[in-house]
Amino acid sequence: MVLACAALIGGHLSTRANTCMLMGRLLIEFSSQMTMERVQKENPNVTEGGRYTPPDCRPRWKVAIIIPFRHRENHLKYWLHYLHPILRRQKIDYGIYIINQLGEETFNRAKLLNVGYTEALKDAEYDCFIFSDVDLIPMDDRNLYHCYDQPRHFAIAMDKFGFRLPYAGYFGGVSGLSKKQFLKINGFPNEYWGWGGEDDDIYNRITLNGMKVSRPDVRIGRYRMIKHERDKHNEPNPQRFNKIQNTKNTMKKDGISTLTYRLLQFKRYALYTNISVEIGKPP
Ligand code: UDH
Repeated sequence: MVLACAALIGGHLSTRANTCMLMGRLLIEFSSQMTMERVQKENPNVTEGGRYTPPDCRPRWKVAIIIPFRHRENHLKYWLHYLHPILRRQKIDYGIYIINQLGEETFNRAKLLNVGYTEALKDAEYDCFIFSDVDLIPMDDRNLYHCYDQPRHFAIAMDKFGFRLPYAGYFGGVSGLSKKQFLKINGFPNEYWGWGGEDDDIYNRITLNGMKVSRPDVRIGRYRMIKHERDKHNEPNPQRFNKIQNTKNTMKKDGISTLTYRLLQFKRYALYTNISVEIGKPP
């Protein structure tokens, strides 16, 4: 008989990492030099495209991990170095998708996440989607990267915010929705160009559709962010304050149902699948 994976990791999480292979609190640092070759050697069980299925149990979820991306190669090496082993210990059945915005037009994080959802589903029958910034590393492997009864916010205690939620409705950094939850909110907005607001819009979509955000214990949902300067072409979006007042009117007209983009590359590397796309520019 093949056991459900939750049974092997203890089902309910105690604050002690006494079950299975989980380690609990992790030491995360970004000072040592990281190379893709090293990460590849560390992860021989990951199959082409950054896929992994636990050999000894039956996972409840099939998880696509979607990362919005442009010009952050160095961060990606650390992310892969830390996350592949964590996800394996968590016994997640997963694939990693890097959604790379081609060109130098204004960055659009939420639209890239919609692209990731769409392209991952063409690749395999995922039923759970985790959306992660490339510079955020969990500091505790009991923060399980799968889906929950309600949309999940994982990155609730980042070092840059003093290990606290910056405000009650914060939904940024790392979040996860089942396919059903994602479709219920018509996916994410496509019309937030530049930095900020899109995560608040997603939070509004969730609550306006009668769902609640679920979160891990504050001791477990801790994250380190790789320090960086603001990227070019991702300036704060001045329209964000107005737009988040309007989610109720815009969410049906703007979302996964209206997504358009041009796929330019779909390529499987050893540790991830790269999807390069043109997503247009602000009106
Ligand atoms: N991203 C890219 N490339 C870009 C912009 C964003 O890959 O050019 C992705 C990446 O996954 C990143 C995420 O989008 O983690 C979120 O963007 P961000 O890291 O710029 O957002 P954050 O709020 O930082 O973390 C804002 C800039 C802070 C500058 C502080 C200077 N002291």
